[in-house]
Amino acid sequence: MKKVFERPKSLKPAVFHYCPGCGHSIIHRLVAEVIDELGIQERCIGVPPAGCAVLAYNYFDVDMGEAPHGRATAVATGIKRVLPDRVVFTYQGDGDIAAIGTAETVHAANRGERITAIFVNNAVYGMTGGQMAPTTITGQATTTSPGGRVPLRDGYPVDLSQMLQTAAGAAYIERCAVTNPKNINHAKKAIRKAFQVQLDDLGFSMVEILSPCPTNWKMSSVDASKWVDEEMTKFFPLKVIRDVT
Ligand SMILES: Cc1ncc(C[n+]2csc(CCOP(=O)(O)OP(=O)(O)O)c2C)c(N)n1
Ligand code: SF4
Repeated sequence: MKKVFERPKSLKPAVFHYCPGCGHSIIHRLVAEVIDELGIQERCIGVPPAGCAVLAYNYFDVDMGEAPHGRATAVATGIKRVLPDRVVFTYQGDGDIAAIGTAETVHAANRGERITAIFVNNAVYGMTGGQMAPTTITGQATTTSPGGRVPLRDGYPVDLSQMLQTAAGAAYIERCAVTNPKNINHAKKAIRKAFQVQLDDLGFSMVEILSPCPTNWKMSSVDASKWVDEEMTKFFPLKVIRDVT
């Protein structure tokens, strides 16, 4: 019988600890498939975040570092500069990359570091119990904004990818989602391109991926994906944000 699917080589045979319906599991698989397809498993180094993906080294079968919360692009910068022949990626949640790590991210992009950031936007701080994140959308209820995000009190949702649109060193930034097979296939293409940009030495690359967090949103998996498509994309439209390749 023809094999139509198999576990990527770059994923260890471990069972994900992520909640059912969480986007992290899908995104891990996509990143691993891209690493396999580009044939870079032996020279790939990943930098996981603080957040639900903190244990990503239990899953990716590539060399992995670890970074304090928010510092992944800074750690990745150091690794890439010391080992320029490696393919270095960060894997970060929105709290990690767009709150605690804002400065690191902005400057890594601006410097044009030859690294790839995978930015998982689930609009909350997932691991610590669903607090408001910079990406929490207007009106969204979280554990620290039970009445919904109010911009005059809480500030507006931060669109990090759009902010980085002007970063001279950024070669490629795209926002995708993992809510249905079409979007998932597209997200994989974007991840592949982001890695290719690094292989071609063109500059900083980042893929933002809108990702359901059914647990903290207190929704079923199906409703969580629907909420991404219907509500989150109003604030974070799916599109190529910068491409100077
Ligand atoms: C400097 C610092 N502050 C706070 C924390 C606690 N902390 C760990 S994970 C986390 C939230 C992570 O949320 P996010 O980056 O959005 O990732 P997710 O869990 O949603 O994937 C926080 C606040 C920490 N580890 N380090
Ligand atoms: S809390 Fe949210 S982000 Fe974390 S594993 Fe569960 S669904 Fe995923």
